[in-house]
Amino acid sequence: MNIADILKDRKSIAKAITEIEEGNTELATEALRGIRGAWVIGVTGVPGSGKSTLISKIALKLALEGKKIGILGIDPTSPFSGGAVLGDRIRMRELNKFENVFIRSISTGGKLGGMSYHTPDIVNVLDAAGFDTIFIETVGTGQDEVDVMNIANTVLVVIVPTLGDEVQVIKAGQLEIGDIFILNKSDQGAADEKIKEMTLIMKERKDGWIPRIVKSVAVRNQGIDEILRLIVEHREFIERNGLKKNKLRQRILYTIKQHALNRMDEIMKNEEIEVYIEKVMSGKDISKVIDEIMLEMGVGYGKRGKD
Ligand SMILES: Nc1nc2c(ncn2[C@@H]2O[C@H](COP(=O)(O)OP(=O)(O)OP(=O)(O)O)[C@@H](O)[C@H]2O)c(=O)[nH]1
Ligand SMILES: [Mg+2]
Repeated sequence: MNIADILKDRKSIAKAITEIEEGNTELATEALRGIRGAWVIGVTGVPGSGKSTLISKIALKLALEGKKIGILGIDPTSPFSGGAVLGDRIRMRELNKFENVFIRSISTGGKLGGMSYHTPDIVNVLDAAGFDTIFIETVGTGQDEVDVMNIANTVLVVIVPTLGDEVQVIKAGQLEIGDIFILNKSDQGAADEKIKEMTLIMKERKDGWIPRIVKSVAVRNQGIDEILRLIVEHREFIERNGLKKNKLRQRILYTIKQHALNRMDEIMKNEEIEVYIEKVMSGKDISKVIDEIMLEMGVGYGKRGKD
């Protein structure tokens, strides 16, 4: 299978993704080389805040305009997601009838610290296949919501008015990563008060963007146009300031980094790893031992290549 084949239809895209998940690095590399610069939107927020509902409403509008839309759900295989993922599928079903929408949930396989190693590869496949906008939904717990920043051009943080004060509503980490804060379920609780509180704690992003706050009632389709408008505004800000290239480079670097981590993980599963444990325990610096592992990794490849 080559990159031209994966561009054809949803079925071959799905097949390509499965191949990549099974370790086809050649295809992952081709996808990386083929990226065109799709707009990637990371969506994070506490479980049940309405991320999937919001994405499906936004995506529906874009799909009706004829845009090619990818939706990736990171499934942490956590106790939260058992029923929720099924719920997502039902809600997303109406989107599935559009040939220009591709939906996939990515299992992290319970990997500690968030998203699958292959998440950036999968984004790259969709990008290479000419998708305009790609949504990545991550549950706002732990590392994956921070990691999503490395792939996304725009980060949406979904919050709800029913959770405690603003300190609990927006976690410190989210304040750093959010470009647009969406107060969803504003039909429940004192939404306007929450917006005021939140406005006070907004901090300018490092790139000069001032995060926006918007309220929505996703189930009633309220606030969706405003969210879309803000996404466009953020996109224009990024493009106007020449920051899009940086974002793309960041995604490329993150893709490569995930491959390196994946290789490391495979090596650390090796039984011979006992040798390295002994080395560290008997006084060798961890960093030196890692250098040795890397070196042997290279030698190992060489040997395999000659076989
Ligand atoms: N009242 C109200 N309910 C909403 C709103 N948006 C979503 N919901 C409901 O909240 C529940 C959770 O919505 P989801 O879209 O699955 O939330 P999520 O953030 O994707 O959930 P996880 O993927 O489990 O983290 C569903 O029953 C939705 O119908 C809203 O604006 N108001
Ligand atoms: Mg969801």
